[in-house]
Amino acid sequence: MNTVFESKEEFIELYESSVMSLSGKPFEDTSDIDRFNALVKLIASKSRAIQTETEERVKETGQKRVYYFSIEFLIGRLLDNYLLNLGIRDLVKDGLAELGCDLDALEEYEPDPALGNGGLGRLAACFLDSMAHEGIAGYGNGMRYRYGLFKQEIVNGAQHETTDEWLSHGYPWEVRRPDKAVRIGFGGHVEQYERDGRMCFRTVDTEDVLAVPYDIPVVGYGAETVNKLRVWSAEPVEEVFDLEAFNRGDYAAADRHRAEAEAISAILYPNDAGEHGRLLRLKQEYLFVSAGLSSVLDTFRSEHGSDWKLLPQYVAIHTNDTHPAMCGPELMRVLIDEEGLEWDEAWDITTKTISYTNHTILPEALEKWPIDTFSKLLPRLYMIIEEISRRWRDDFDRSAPDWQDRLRQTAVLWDGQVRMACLSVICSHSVNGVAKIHTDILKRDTLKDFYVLTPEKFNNKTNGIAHRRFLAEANPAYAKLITEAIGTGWLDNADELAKLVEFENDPAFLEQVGRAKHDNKVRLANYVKRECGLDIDPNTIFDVQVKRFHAYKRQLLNIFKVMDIYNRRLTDPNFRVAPTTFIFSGKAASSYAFAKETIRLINSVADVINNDSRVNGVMKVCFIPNFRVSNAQLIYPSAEISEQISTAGMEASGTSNMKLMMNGAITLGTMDGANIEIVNLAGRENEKIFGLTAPEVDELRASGMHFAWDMYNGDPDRLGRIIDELTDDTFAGLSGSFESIRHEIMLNNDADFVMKDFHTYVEAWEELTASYSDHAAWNKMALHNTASSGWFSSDRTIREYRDEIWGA
Ligand code: F55
Repeated sequence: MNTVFESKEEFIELYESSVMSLSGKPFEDTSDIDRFNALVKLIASKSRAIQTETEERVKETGQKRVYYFSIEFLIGRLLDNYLLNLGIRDLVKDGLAELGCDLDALEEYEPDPALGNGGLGRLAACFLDSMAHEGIAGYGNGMRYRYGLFKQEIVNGAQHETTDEWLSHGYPWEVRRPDKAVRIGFGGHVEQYERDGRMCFRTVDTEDVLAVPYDIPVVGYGAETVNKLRVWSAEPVEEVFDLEAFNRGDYAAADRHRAEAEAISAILYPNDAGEHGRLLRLKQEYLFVSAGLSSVLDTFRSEHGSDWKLLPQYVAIHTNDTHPAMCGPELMRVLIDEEGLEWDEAWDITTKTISYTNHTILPEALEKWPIDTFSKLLPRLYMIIEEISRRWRDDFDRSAPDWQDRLRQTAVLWDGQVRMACLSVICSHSVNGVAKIHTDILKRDTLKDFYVLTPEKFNNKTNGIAHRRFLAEANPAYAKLITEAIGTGWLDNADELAKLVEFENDPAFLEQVGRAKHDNKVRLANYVKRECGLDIDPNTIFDVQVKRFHAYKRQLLNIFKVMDIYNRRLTDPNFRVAPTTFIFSGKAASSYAFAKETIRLINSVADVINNDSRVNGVMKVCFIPNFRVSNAQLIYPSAEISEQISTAGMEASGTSNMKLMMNGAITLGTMDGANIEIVNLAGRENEKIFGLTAPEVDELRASGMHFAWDMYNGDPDRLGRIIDELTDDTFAGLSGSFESIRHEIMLNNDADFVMKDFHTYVEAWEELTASYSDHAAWNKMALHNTASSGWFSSDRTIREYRDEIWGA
């Protein structure tokens, strides 16, 4: 462990001078925000000192560098995490206290950068943490959006989106590196020219923008390794301010050039299921790929010269989903056009360097770009893609009887479109899914033709989570208890959580587990009161579903359950219900009407139930607005039931399932995504599994024997009643009824099997909550879940990537 400060006194001295030099004021006159900024600046500069050491070590030892290309990094707040990782949290807290500052209060000033939509972006951030902990020279390469994912406000039950101005007070962790800026060319046309007696291609008449990097330190636990995340911002190449327009009073025209360039990095696209056909999105993808690669190759060149065949030995480039799929053709372009390599040699280097993770099987989420758009924006890259495609076709094995079908399924160019998933697979030496069932589905279904051709490329890497952030930092009450029981080793090695098994029959310990959970519920209840004005009772069960809103994630099934319990309780006051608070949180893509209506339904049901004194002793519904990393860290620790209820076969992995399990929640879920690994690790008796399995879903779909109207007619008292309540007055008081949801489910014949799984789901919930009254047994299950969750640390996931994909 590196020593960051010799003593508390040294910290105080350095900190005071940091505050004063940054603010230009005497310490007593500074505001909390001055104090926060100065604290971050101090920690960042200490981190950079370790970063320099890391960098020297990597150079000296010739360690392989891993570049994780992702268009999203949902990093969350960093200060608390870095204090923990540097081993100075207590020292800093005490030092600040001596100066009359409260660390927890200062931490509230940190922006929570929303540079991602959900699981995919958060996974990238967890991987940065784990790479640094594992001593991997691992670097993030992404986008610095001026506005992150929209802020969600709830107005009359409905989601409203406002801009996330996370940079308005500055971001003290980042360092702008104009010296490392890269010029990126769009449009233009390709011409041939002769260089050293060889015909080459170059693109002329391009419209250029400048990609300017900002570096954010990534501090690994143990303080031995500090890596960096580099995010790119788009700017005009030169200041072209139209003074004439300005003098005319046309200020917009005067600055148009700047605005056009900056638009590229202005927003994060808020759609987590594909963003098709938008030119600006394509520009984003090329910008961070091209600029990132340029910086990767600069580093390589400075260390190893231009011996490009050594590239795969010293560099791994990982592409997080298809958004960085242009890495393949762009690397080819640089190697051929700029470095003068022949195609075959460049191709060998490219495919040995690049690897790809798939995160979804949803067909609408597989990226495709119209050839027309693509070739106009990136003419040379498109030529290279055509050549990749031509060679793929020419080399295709035509001996199998179904080769034509196979070629059609694997073609990069098809139907006037560039298929990015095919491009990603073809340019990579490794293709992985994110949970066992997901990889199996990729092999059997989504990418089956590639699997038949190159089975050796395919492998599984079940996702993981940053356990230090989501357990140690988010849940200090529980973490303290765990450390008292098994020591601090689990922070370094999450497998040590298994030692908690020894305490599963210790009544006093189990009671403390329950008490920590209760404290966390009180903490969340206070947050809910502050944010929504709603009283929720920490003595009720906290049943939690937090994730992006999607039909397949079936928040609708959950709220149907709530409606059903409410209805039955009203019909029969003797119907026993374990007192429960149903907690939801998450955003819907702004253009996804069904998901937004589901949010409005939840809030409308909440409005009725929470104001009905007949049921308030036993149920409340709570929608927590604006789900993000910072409030997620309050929610996971308080959860007792983890709702993981996607239609089987649809959720690639899920990661909230792991975060909730680790914090001692019991999974109420389908056999989908990483729920399957959860069950395998903790035992089926410690979770509650219900519903159709993936093969059953397939079978039912294929049979055509699934009829929404039969289910509606067959159960008028419960399911039928719920469907009717979507369109009658029952829940319409807040902002109207829910015709479109009824329409979607009945006319689309229950496409996500919400009605089909309804009864087994409610039954499973009733059984699970009935067992809550035996607190000791419940706490034992909770502890067992935590004890079984160590495998889900992203440290483990990253070691698998390192050993089996990157060879780093
Ligand atoms: C974002 C942008 C686009 Cl264009 C497409 C997808 C996304 C996105 O956010 N996807 C996403 O989060 N996928 C999720 O990835 C997680 C990490 O692997 C999985 O756990 C989860 O199952 C999957 O849905």
